[in-house]
Amino acid sequence: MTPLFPALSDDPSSRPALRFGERSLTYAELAAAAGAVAGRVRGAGRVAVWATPSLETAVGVVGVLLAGAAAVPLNPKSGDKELGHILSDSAPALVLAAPGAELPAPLRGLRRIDVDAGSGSGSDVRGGTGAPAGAAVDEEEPALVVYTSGTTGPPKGAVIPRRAIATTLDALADAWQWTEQDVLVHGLPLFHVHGLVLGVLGPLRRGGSVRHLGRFDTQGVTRELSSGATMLFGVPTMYHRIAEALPADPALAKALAGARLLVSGSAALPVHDHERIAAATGRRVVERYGMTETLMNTAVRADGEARAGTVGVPLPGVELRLVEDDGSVVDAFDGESVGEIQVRGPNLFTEYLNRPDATAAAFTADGWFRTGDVAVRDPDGYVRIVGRKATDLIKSGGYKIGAGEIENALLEHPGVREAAVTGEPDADLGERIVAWVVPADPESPPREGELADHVAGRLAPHKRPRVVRYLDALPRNDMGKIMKRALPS
Ligand code: MCA
Ligand code: AMP
Repeated sequence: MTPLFPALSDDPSSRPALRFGERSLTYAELAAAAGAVAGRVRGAGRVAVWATPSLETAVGVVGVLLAGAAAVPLNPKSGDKELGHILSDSAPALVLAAPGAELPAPLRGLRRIDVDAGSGSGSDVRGGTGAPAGAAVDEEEPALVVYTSGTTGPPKGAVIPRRAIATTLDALADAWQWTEQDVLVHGLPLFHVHGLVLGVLGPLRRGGSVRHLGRFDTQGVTRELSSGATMLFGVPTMYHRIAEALPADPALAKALAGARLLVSGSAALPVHDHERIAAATGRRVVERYGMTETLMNTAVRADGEARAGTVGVPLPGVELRLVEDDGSVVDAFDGESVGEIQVRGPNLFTEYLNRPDATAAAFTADGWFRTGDVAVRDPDGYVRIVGRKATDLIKSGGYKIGAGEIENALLEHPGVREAAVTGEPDADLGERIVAWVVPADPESPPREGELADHVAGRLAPHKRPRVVRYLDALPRNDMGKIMKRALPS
């Protein structure tokens, strides 16, 4: 098969590839650094990567892919419970980390390899042999195992084959006229598909470059888009913060106005934010729609009409249909007939690791993946997402979070007798996590901050409740099941 990163294996050049803050690597330097990682992990099977927003994470993942192994990116803010689950489920042979990075207890038993990202100063790194010999690997072999939350239970590891990465990135290149001339800027985390696959592997597959902000802020966006960056990727919360900042920040408006493409994804960008950005910059943000399990399904094309509130048309190679609850297929393109989005194509994952039951449940008998997202289609084929089948999935800051996982964590707190978790609309985060708690001792309920820390420490900070509401009892039906719809709003 063809290599995932032709620009690395042909004749790596002195063109810029990666930049994180002050540190950068050319293609030749990346080829040497990632080639060295590949040499050390070849044959390792699954390799955990301590996915800080750093050059080392990018080099580590590329090295694992060159070696034909599969990378398991870890959120460096994962709490012990979440990390313990991911490690026992994915059983990595070793962990890659930046030199000096302190790893938490669950990782200390694993063999560790420090990633040498070269000088990272942009100077020439010798010592490598130029083009790394990427292993000849079947394209159905796993490239990544990315953990994603479901409604209940711990996160599941979506096994993403090399074929899915190659096809989704090439389909996006077609939709967005994305070339080696593009310089992408973003501040997304590197342990999810958006930041890692689209945001790092995307530019590298094209032979272009990425500048990572380390941490998202509007000043970084202004700086990079004013100095050569051409594209911006972000979640709606980031665009909301841009929209908020624009009235007082003409430099930001000018920088955005000069960009070739502004792309939002991972959750719906509210029309109000679309409109505010368009009014201040004259530029329209385009949306694309994807999932960890499917990579990208649809996009507003660079040569199409950028219309607020839609996620565009199916990408090349992606089959998309809408299906009603009774299984009948919705044929209408009328902007109002609603159905669940089901997709099929080479962009799909292969399975949930160690979960044949969940894998089987995710597909129809004829091989369509059930996304759980509910949509309509306009007469010109544009898809508009109007909801989600599962109420127990919350999208907050672009992160998918299962209510059940947080409820289980809350119930492990000695001060909590009963718990229910819901999502509430939030202008900044899209949805905020609300915990409804019946305290074990009504006289001294656990404090809100204590419960937030408890969840952040066990699972991850983005899964912490932003609001805690105390009740004497949770509303339950005759069967004893919690009726979330009956919770006071
Ligand atoms: C706060 N912090 C805490 C606590 N409270 N840490 C420990 N314990 C606590 N109790 C820390 C947080 O970790 C964070 O640190 C900082 O304080 C601020 O927290 P928070 O307010 O939660 O963060 P934020 O500034 O509101 O974050 C907004 C954000 C973030 C930057 C937009 O939500 C984000 O990066 N979202 C991206 C999600 C994403 O990439 N999703 C893609 C998956 P620090 O700031 O240092 O972390 S979806 C996907 O991949 C599919 C395929 C798709 O379609 O894209
Ligand atoms: P995740 O499981 O974190 O990969 O998130 C996938 C989910 O994010 C999808 O099932 C959608 O619900 C949501 N999503 C991604 N992109 C968009 C978008 N542009 N508009 C609305 N929802 C989106």
